[in-house]
Amino acid sequence: MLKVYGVANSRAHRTLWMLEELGVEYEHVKTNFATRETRTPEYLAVNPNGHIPALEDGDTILWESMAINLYLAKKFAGPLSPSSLADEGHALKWSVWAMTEVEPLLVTGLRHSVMLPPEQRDPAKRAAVVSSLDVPLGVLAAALEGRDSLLGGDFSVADLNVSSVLTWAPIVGVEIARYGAVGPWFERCVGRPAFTRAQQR
Ligand SMILES: N[C@@H](CCC(=O)N[C@@H](CS)C(=O)NCC(=O)O)C(=O)O
Repeated sequence: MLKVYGVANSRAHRTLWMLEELGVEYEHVKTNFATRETRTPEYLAVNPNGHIPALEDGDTILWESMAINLYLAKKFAGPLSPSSLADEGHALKWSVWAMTEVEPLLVTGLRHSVMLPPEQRDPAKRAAVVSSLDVPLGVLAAALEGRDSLLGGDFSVADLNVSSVLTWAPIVGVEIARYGAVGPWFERCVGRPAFTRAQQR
């Protein structure tokens, strides 16, 4: 059986969300970063980076949330899977884009909103993140204009991966509704029952 490592209040939520969407059976090992369970020798043998999530599928061990989800989409071909090579490329493109163009900004924003002790938070750094996100969120808004999903069909792994990164935006103070089609698209993504089931794991 598939085994996923990581607590739901972390990037492991992305993988739990994907598995809940797929409706497949899996074992959930609630490895918690907050209690340093990610740094035990046993866990480092699974993911030498000491990060969650990680996925075990028989002899295949994967880490990196986006890669895991793209793997699962391909393994369990269905509505969430890109249906052509071009769409596979687009799903990969959007996943890498979210990780490189959006996530690092949001991590800085989170640090200066909730993660650092209050006296170390710098409101100017948080505000700079909010304004820097104008460019990538404008790109996303243009891509979603006139369509309900990133690949143009049903909700797919591309929507899941990108919206999962954006779940941090409201915490940082980014008003997603300001970005045209991004607002309703984001609400549809996080309104999916599988999103909530994953949060409750
Ligand atoms: N790029 C990785 C990042 C994983 C990551 O940093 N996860 C955090 C939790 S959200 C973690 O495990 N932190 C524990 C630590 O760094 O000790 C991914 O997307 O899977």
